[in-house]
Amino acid sequence: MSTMTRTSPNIIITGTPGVGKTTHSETLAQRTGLHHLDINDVVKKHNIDEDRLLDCIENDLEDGGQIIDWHACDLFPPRLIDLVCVVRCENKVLYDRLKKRGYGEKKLQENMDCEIMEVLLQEAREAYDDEMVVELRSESTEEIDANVERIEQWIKNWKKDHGKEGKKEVQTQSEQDKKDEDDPMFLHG
Ligand code: DAT
Repeated sequence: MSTMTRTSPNIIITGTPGVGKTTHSETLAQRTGLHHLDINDVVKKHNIDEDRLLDCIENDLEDGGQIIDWHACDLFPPRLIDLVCVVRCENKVLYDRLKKRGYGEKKLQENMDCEIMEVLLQEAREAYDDEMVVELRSESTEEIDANVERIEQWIKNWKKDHGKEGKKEVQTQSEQDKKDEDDPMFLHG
C-alpha cells in the first residue's frame, strides 16, 4: 500500500459540458496557486484515449495540488482524490450556453439529458465516498465567487489537517465533530 505524501489536495471539478467547470477551475487556480489540470488539453496534447490518460497524469496526482477539470470523474482512483465538486446548472441557462457554443440539436439534447438525469452526480457518488462529493450551483457570477471561496476555505482546512508531512493528525471524536461543523463543505441536513 502506498503512503499519502501530497501536502496539497487534489480536487475534481466535474459536470455536464457548459455548467462552468473551466471557469471555476481557472478562478480557483488563480486564487490558490493550485494547478489547473485541464484533461481535454492532456488528451489532445498526448493524443491518447481514456485508458492511457491515467498513466499520463498519475505522477501529477501523486504530487498533489491538482484541480482536475473534466466531464467525467470515475476514472481517477479515490486514493488520489480529496474532494469532488459536481457543478450544476439550471436547464434553461445551460441550454442557452450550449446553444451559444454552436452545439447541434442532437449534441445539445444529449447534454441536456445528462444534466437533467444527474449523470455526473451519480457517477461521482458511486465512485467516491459521499462526504467527498459536493454539488455546486453555477448560474450566476456571484455563485462562482461563493463556490470558489468555499473551496478555498476547504483547501486551507485540508492543509491544516494534513500538516507538512501529509499525515492526518489523529483526532478525538469531539474534535472531529467540531471540524465537521466548521467545514465549509459540510452539508447540514
Ligand atoms: P464547462 O467547462 O463546464 O464546459 P465553462 O466554464 O466553459 O463550462 O462555462 C461555459 C460558459 O458559461 C462560459 O461562457 C462561462 C459561462 N458560465 C459558466 N458558469 C457561469 C456562472 N456561474 N455565471 C455566469 N456565466 C457562467
